[in-house]
Formats: sequence, structure tokens, C-alpha cells
Amino acid sequence: MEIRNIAIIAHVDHGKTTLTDALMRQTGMAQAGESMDSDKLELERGITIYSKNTSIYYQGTKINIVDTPGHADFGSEVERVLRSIDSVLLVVDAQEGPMPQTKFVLKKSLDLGLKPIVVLNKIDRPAARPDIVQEMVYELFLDLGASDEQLDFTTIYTVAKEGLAKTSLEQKSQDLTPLLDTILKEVPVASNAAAKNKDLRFQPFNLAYDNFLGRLAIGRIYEGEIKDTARVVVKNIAGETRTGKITKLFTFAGLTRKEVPDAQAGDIVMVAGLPDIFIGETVCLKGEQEALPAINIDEPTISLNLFVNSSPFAGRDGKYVTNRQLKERLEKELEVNVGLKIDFSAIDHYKIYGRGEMHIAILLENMRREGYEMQISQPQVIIKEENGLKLEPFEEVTVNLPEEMSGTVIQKLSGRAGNMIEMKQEHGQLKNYF
Ligand SMILES: Nc1nc2c(ncn2[C@@H]2O[C@H](COP(=O)(O)OP(=O)(O)OP(=O)(O)O)[C@@H](O)[C@H]2O)c(=O)[nH]1
Ligand SMILES: [Mg+2]
Repeated sequence: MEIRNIAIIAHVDHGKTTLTDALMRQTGMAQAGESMDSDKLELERGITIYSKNTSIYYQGTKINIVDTPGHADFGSEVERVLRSIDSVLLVVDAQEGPMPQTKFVLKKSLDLGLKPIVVLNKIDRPAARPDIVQEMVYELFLDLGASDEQLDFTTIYTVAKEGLAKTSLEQKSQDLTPLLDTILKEVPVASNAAAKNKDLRFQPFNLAYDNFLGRLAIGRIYEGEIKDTARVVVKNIAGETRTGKITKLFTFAGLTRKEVPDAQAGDIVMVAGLPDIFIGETVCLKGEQEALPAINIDEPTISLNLFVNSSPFAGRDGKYVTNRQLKERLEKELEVNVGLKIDFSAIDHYKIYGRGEMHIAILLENMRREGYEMQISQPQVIIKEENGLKLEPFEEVTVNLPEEMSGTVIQKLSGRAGNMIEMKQEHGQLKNYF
């Protein structure tokens, strides 16, 4: 069966998950009310925290979809995914227009040579302005140095909430068929006969954990075939090799995973049996095969210390309060939380390094709910030294505002070490970049 691999990317809240859910429903892979956002914290906060895979079938073709998080703290997760797919649906809110994270994920996609399909979503909103937003998206492509081929992108207009898609604003539509047809037309076929006949090369871009199976690797089969009991060679980023044996193999189907005996080049699968597998390594059949290009993982930007609770209220809240219990839990987290680093070397605390406040807050909140009790220090920005220069992570802020407010905003941000880098007049609004 032919396979297409896509990721859905966008700024936070522009409708990626709603669109993925609707695609699953309309292809019979999910029931009404079922969602890709299934984690408790995801449901409560209404945001996606972990990128997730699903597969749908349309006209005899399998479409593997990765739904990604839009929050900037999880941006590195998106980057890893982009390496392993062939095209993206760039979802843009037809009222808000492109936002900072739209720019970030689009830049990454263009740099990788992907040709995006632009999805202008929420055209039902009363203040939606799809024509203007379409132009803004085009300008953004230009600003980011898109090639002529990338600039020739297709635009689809959607109301993800109602499961509607159109190729033009005037078109009448009942469902997402126009989007599905566009995916089949625009996204390159994932593999060819030549790649299928080679020896296996598989590269994970995500990790998962199962209490029975242990660590699971989710990735793309670039060449050859995987069998559920195959003996394999794993090549790490440093070029070292080790051997392993696959014990189980899964493909995705809607919200569930399906055990299969084998899978072929082009597909995105999950494998069990390799307990020390890591993102970006290459799983191959023979030692002499070349490793695939590594996948970079972004460096942490903030850190905080985690202590055993020694306050007068110690032990009132949690079930798990000892050093050893905290350590075990943190070690378990490292199995799947790729952007996270933890330094266990200090005697009285563990130092946690994360991609942002939200990234660490999610971990702490999960631990608290599981019954862990701990004390934490204030987060510190990580300052890195390179060639004698101090490097500090920074954030980019974009403020859309009426002209007369500009002075006040500039003053407030300058007070917080904000540097204005650009000011643009756009559709009657002033756009300031810091
Ligand atoms: N009016 C309108 N609202 C929509 C539409 N699509 C999605 N929404 C709403 O937009 C909000 C965010 O949708 P999500 O699908 O969770 O957005 P997301 O892009 O997955 O967000 P993150 O994963 O957190 O980045 C929800 O409240 C949706 O109901 C649409 O077509 N029209
Ligand atoms: Mg989402």
C-alpha cells in the first residue's frame, strides 16, 4: 500500500489537534468525542504537550500523521518530527494570522526542503480575514527565503471544528475531502521499490514507555523491512555499534497501536526490545551499513534544583517523599522526555534542566499528582560559555498593537531588557519585534 507521511504544525491553538481529530473521524479511525489530546494535563490545559502519531486510510493509501505541540517550549519536539516526514500541513488561524511559532516551524520546514500545504483554519470566525492572512503567509515564506517551488504552495481553507475543508473560499463543502485529496496529490509517496529492496535502516524520532515492554522507539523505516523478531545492529551518533533484538512491532491506527509481524520502507512504526535506543540512532541489519544523519536535540534553557521536602509541612501531601523515590521517578522520566537533562551528582539535590518553564512545570505537576512530594528552587536561566563568550537563551516577542500604544509597550519591554529589532506597519496595525 502507498504511504504518505505528514506532520501538522502551527502556533499554539491554531487548530492542529482539532483538524487531526476530524481527519480520524471522517476516515472512520475514531469516534466522535475521541481526541489525540488524551493526556490528563493536555485535556485540562487544552493544549498538546507531546507529539503523537496516528494513521488514517484514504482511497487505498495510508496517511501517517504526526500531531505536534504548538507551545514554544516543545519546539524541539517539532523539529525532530520534521526530519522524518515528507510534507507539513502548516495550519494558520485565519483571524490571528501567522504568529511567532508559525514562523519558527515554517522556517524549520523550509530549511529541510519540505513543501508545505497551507491550511487557513477557523474561517468561520466572525473576524476571520483569510485573504489578508493568505498574503501574510506568502510574505512570511518570502522573508524566510522559500524557494520558487515552496512559494508555489497550495492553500486549503478549513473549519476544523466542523470538519470542513475547501480549495477556494466560494466552494461548497460537506467534509474534509478537499484536504485529503490535496494530501494525496501534493505529498510525495513515502518510498519506492528500490528503497524497499535494500537492507533495513530505521531511525527513531520519538520515544515512549510501556510498563511491560519497556522503552519504545517511534521512527521511520527509510529502507528495507523490519520484522518483529529481527536481530539488528544499532549505530549511535558517535559511530559506535551494538546489537539488539526487536521483540515487538507496532503500526498506528487511529488512536491505537496495532501489532504487526513486519513493516516496510516508508512506514512510521514503533518498536520494542531495544532498551537503550535513543533518538537519531540508526537501527540497521548489518554492521557495515552507514548510519543515517543524526537528529539534533536542542539544549535546555533553564534549570532548577529539586530537593526532598524538608519544610515543617513535610510528608503531609505526598506518598513518595524520599530521595530514592524521587530519583527513581526522575530516571523514569528521562526514558521518554527527550529535551530533559538531570544531574544526579549533588548530595542534597537533583538539578533539572529543561526547555522552558512550561516543560519543567508539566513534569512537576505530573509528579505531584502521582503522589510525589518535593521542594524546588527558583528556575535559573542557563548561561553557556563558548570560546570565552557568554551565551544566554532569549525569546522573541511580537506585539501587534494600535500605533498610539507603541511608546508604552516599548518602554515596558525595554525595562525588561527587551531590544526592539524591527517595527512594521501592517494592515493598519503596528507590529513590533523584540
Ligand atoms: N471557531 C473555530 N474554532 C476552532 C476551529 N478549529 C479549532 N478551533 C478551536 O481552537 C481551539 C484550539 O484548538 P486545538 O486543536 O487544540 O489547537 P492546537 O493547534 O492543537 O493547539 P496546541 O496543540 O496546544 O498547540 C479549540 O478550542 C478549538 O475548538 C475552527 O475551525 N473554528
Ligand atoms: Mg494540539
